Amino acid sequence: MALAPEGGPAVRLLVVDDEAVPRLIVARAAETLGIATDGVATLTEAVARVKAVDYDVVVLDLALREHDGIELLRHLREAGSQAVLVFVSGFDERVRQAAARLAGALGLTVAGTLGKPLLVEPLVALLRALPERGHSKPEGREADIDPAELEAGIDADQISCLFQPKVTLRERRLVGVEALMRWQSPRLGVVLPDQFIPLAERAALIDRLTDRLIAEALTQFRPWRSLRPDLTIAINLSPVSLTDLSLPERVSAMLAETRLPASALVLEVTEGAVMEDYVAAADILTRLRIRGIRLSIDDFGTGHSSLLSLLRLPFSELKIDQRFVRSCMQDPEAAKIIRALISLAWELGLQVVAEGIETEPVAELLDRLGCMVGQGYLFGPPVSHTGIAERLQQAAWAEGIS
Ligand code: G
Ligand code: G
Ligand code: MN
Repeated sequence: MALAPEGGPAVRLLVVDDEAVPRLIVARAAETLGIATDGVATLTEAVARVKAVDYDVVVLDLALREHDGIELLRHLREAGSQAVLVFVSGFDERVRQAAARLAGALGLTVAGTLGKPLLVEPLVALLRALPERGHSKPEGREADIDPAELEAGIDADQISCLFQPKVTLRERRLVGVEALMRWQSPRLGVVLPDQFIPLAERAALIDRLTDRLIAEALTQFRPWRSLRPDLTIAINLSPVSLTDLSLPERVSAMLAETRLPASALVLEVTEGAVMEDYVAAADILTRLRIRGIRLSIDDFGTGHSSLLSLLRLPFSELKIDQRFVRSCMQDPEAAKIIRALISLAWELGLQVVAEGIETEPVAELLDRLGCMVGQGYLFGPPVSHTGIAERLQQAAWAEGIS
């Protein structure tokens, strides 16, 4: 964030701390950066202030005298505040991290956390590097679409898929792709799955969509296998598909039609999908696995399933959810969860894939922790089939001359 840009509005900071000394330290640090500071000692005053002023930064002591600072988060959210938060607390790092995660879940942006006694230097460093003010990215909201429009779109062949690379973290070799559905609507432009899959599920259109996508994805994938015979293709299944007992036959038929071995296909399902109707899901997943199709638990760590019931199913792969991956450099707790998931996966003979890798340090950390395969913007965003074909040709050419 540009601090007090010339001619622009001044940056306003609120410090909430029941002790005077930390309030002074914050004001002093802020002053060196040209930030105007208000200080308050109680939750009541803080609530009144955030209702009256649209602060850019709130420095919050987590333990106020009669209240905990956490209560202020709710008020900030209710006030529609876009302030960036800095937490200060004498509690240990775990408590501060938990508070930061809670704020994130409320849609607030956290710049960092600081221990007590408060020191000027780390505080100035934090304030200098403040992220853009504003809410963290909102969850994709479902577009206002009529089921008939979606159905017409399916009939008119407006559903297509993009492919995102999966690579080995050590050698960065392309080992698979994940197919991601898109709807090219003449009225709405490109529509993302979050915006139309829930509708398709309610309107009983999901089977048609899934069949379309599998057929198209397998057809486009087929030629890549001659360049890279061990390449796999991953396809996401809706929870609704896991209650459809005809699914294994349909998938087998589509594999046969494209002359692909079952082992080339990975079907990704979320924990929640399995738990919705465990008996039906167990039936379908076991029959898919017996046919040689590989199964992956997607977004692992976000559901609240019974770990045991989940891990008793014949999965081949576990995908660590992006949330843990993206925060593992700042959040020691996330790194510990990742380490535990990797060792659990090793014990059970599951391949581990980390999703949402955006930076080199994260890729290196995951590699050190024993994760073999990764996916994320660092290795490539979802692209059309020509994007993958070109990449494979380049790799084949490079390998040919080496
Ligand atoms: O890039 P992205 O916006 O594609 O994907 C958003 C979400 O939509 C992901 O959680 C992904 O699992 C889901 N998704 C993408 N393609 C499909 C699909 O073909 N079928 C189902 N059921 N979900 C999909
Ligand atoms: O839930 P699932 O894993 O099926 O969905 C993958 C989703 O994550 C897609 O929406 C895809 O576009 C998105 N995605 C893939 N890689 C990254 C990444 O590195 N960062 C972020 N923020 N999103 C990613
Ligand atoms: Mn997925």
